[in-house]
Amino acid sequence: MTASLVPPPEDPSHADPAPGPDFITPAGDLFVRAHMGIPRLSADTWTLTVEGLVERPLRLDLPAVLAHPAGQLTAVHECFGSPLRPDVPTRAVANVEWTGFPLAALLDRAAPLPTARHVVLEGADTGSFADEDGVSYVKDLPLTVARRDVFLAHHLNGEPLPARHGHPLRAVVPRMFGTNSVKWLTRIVLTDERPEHMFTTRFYNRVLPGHDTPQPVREVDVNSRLTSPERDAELPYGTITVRGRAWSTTEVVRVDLSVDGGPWEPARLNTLGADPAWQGFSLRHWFTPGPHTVRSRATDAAGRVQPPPGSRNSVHEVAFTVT
Ligand SMILES: Nc1nc2c(c(=O)[nH]1)N[C@H]1C(S)=C(S)[C@@H](COP(=O)(O)O)O[C@H]1N2
Ligand SMILES: [Mo]
Repeated sequence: MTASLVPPPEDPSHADPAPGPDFITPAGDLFVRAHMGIPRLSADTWTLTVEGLVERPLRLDLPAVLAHPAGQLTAVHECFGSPLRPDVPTRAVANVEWTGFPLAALLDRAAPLPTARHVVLEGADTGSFADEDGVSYVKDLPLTVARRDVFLAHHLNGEPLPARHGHPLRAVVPRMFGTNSVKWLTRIVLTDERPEHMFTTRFYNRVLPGHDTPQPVREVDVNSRLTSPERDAELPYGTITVRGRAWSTTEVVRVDLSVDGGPWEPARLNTLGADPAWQGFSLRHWFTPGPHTVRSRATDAAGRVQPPPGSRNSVHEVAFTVT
């Protein structure tokens, strides 16, 4: 198989192509993860409490929550995958515009006591998971991290949160895996120790490079996904623009593509804006008739590089045919 490279029209290191129409994922295309099913909460009776190690416990109804000055946050939203199979790549990823306000606003009102070290977020969904009944959805973060990062969202892409995405209020933790973004949020508890729970200390833990013991699944990995051509597509012979998205906890500074196992070639890459969104990349390439594969490999500003096949964030590969 021979394929020759057509040089991109601009120097890839300076390219900043427009985000494009699919920069924001439409709500209808968004993945849905609900470990115990989707609860239907009534906006009239729903309340959120902030309790535990605080000076002033709070109970807010929906009008009180919506009265908080709201802002927008566009963020990558990535599912870690099954907590029972932590090494399998899923690349279930989206880019969503959330509307809401920082959790810090509520923490300031509740005034955590000096002994408070952790913030526990609890959803209203309960049911069976992994052969246990009466399970609820609970996640925790260090207080300093929660105060800095957690966003409370009541709108998704400008519309009130649909039931399946956490109506009426959910947490969003940018730069962390979706598992931390607790939906159907009803209880926020400040504690001095991490909570022992199915979804905190049992599942969603993994051994990271540089650690001997499992760590909670929090920060996303450097990753990329090819979006075009699609897998198994049949395309007419000629120059094809290969496109995709890359993301990490920090800016992705390069994406390299390899065609048919050939040398890595730098793609044009969008710079990261103010929001923790994904970044688009593209490369125009001349393809001869026949079967082809393209691989993408992202590198971030911290020097992390997508590993070879075998890890959950390994280089992404798409196979397609040119006719
Ligand atoms: N209450 C609750 N929150 C939850 C979950 C859940 O099962 N229950 N699933 C988590 C997981 S694993 C992910 S990936 C995201 C998915 O959010 P989405 O369904 O809105 O895309 O929600 C997280 N928040
Ligand atoms: Mo997930």
